Amino acid sequence: MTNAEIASLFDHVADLLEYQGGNVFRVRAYRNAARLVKGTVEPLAAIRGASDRSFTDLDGIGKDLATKIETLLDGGRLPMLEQLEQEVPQVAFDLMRVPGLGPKKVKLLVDALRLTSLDDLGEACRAGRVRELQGFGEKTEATILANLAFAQNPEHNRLLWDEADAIVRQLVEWMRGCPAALRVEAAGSWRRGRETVGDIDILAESSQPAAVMDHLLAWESAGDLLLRGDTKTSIRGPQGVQIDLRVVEAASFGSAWQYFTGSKEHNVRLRSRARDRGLTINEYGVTRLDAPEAGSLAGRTEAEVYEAVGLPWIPPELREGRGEIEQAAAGKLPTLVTIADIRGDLHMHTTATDGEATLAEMATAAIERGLSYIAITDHGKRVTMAHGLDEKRLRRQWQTIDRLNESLAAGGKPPLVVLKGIEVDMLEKGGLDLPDDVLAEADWVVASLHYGQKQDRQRITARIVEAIEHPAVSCIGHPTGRLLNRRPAYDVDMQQVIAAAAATGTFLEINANPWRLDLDDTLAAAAARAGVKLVISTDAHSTGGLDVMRCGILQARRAGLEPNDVANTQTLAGLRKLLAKQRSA
Ligand code: DGT
Ligand code: CA
Ligand code: CA
Ligand code: ZN
Repeated sequence: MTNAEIASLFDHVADLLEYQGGNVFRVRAYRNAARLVKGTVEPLAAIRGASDRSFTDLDGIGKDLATKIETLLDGGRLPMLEQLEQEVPQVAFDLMRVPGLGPKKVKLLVDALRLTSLDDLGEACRAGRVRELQGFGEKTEATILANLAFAQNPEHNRLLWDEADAIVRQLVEWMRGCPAALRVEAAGSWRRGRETVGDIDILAESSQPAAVMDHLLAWESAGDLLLRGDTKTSIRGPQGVQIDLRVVEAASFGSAWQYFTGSKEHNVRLRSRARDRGLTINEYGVTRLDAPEAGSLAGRTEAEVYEAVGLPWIPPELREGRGEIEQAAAGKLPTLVTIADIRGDLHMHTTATDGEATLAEMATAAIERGLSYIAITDHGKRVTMAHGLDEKRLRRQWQTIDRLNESLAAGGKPPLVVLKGIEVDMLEKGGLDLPDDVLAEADWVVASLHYGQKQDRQRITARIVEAIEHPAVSCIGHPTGRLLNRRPAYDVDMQQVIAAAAATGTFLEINANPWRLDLDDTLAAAAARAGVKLVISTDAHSTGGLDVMRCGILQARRAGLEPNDVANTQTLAGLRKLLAKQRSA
């Protein structure tokens, strides 16, 4: 179990205790523990492994919590959590998933309105019964109704790609341990790198399907059996996600992998192309329409299947039926950016604001990941919640960065250059939260919009365009503000934003955080078509946060981006040239 997982379990306990009206100090103890564990850079498992250390050395962790952490690290469950989960009604769990509804409000609503489902809450809102409750008003009622619609939309109840990926890795490793399986691969939306995943599809090559399917059922995380056929099985996996397993023979592996990777739209178009050529493609292979008895012409590999219809192999990230088959036919598939092309990371936080690692720790972690430059972009002063930097503290941080760069360069060519950056906030009334003379001294300025997200389209667009046109601003951070499954993008005219960025050479970010992925694939593609350069950034708040780069890369690949479309594939000298062009625009 990772620190983040343990932290989220403790938060969950706190929610349930709070819902029950439990002892305030007990609730607070779990919240504090969650925050502490989240903020601990070192894996708790490592602390446990050291004979001379103990969890109780950590501030705020007593004997009881220490034992619970040990149980969790051993893969055990917490009896008290299981009991809480039985005591709290299902409707409360559902309601707590609605944005803006915490345990206390949920308790009030459930008790006062005798709710048994999310639908009940919607009805109560529409009947005007929520506004009559103490502490709720007409406006709150309307907000709840809107957030409820968001939470109930099936599109917002899918796993994040990164969450699905964690399950896929464990599952594939387990299945590869099956002696009867000669090959195991994952397919579906996970393989296409979609930002969210509905269910997990995996494929095994074997001539003993029953043995392979039994192996799946023996997986420690296997839940209910949903379906079992001769060559396919579906089960529930971790977090309630459905897992579909297919077992095929070697001769069909490529065609099955192609079929189950999808997307449906891509497959439909590919098959229509096959039909035009007198062929038919299905999961078992490619056959001639006029001579099916002649058997399969192709199917061992995906490349064979595409070749049978006169196409080169198409990367899974592009298989969305958005014109990739025509591109492939014309020999114009893009050479997609890969993580190996990335030389720098230009958005990250440190302990100076809301990050968990120090400047030096972030630099070391960047070197370990093979980066040649990073920008430190802590929050500007508007973000009071994160203890945002004013001019004085920012300048002091920059002095520290100067010294760090000097010491990195002491042995000759430095392994890493640290850029003096800042994440400024676009203020509600327009303008930025730090003065121009300070920003002019920065190497790198990300401008983001964290406040006033409910403003109308015209005002939000104007704030962002103003930031784009500011001579010191290098890049717009998470340009639409959406959080997957949690909240929609703010109302912004992205066409105008893209046009302004194209005119000034200002970069737009693909924020790689799995909750954000902002810009998304289609907007990033539109930006690149307009000549805007994208920057793929992790927005890391810890050293481990640097590893989400791969999520941003997938999004960029889905957008069809090539290395040249992405500014942080440039050498530092190349990046500086682009920045100079921005300033003269
Ligand atoms: P998801 O699970 O909603 O995130 O998305 P996918 O793409 O993984 O969809 P899923 O799991 O329903 O099916 C996996 C693949 O199987 C899908 O991408 C393409 C193929 N497939 C499934 N149903 C159909 C269908 O009705 N027609 C065609 N042509 N292909 C299908
Ligand atoms: Ca799927
Ligand atoms: Ca499926
Ligand atoms: Zn940030």
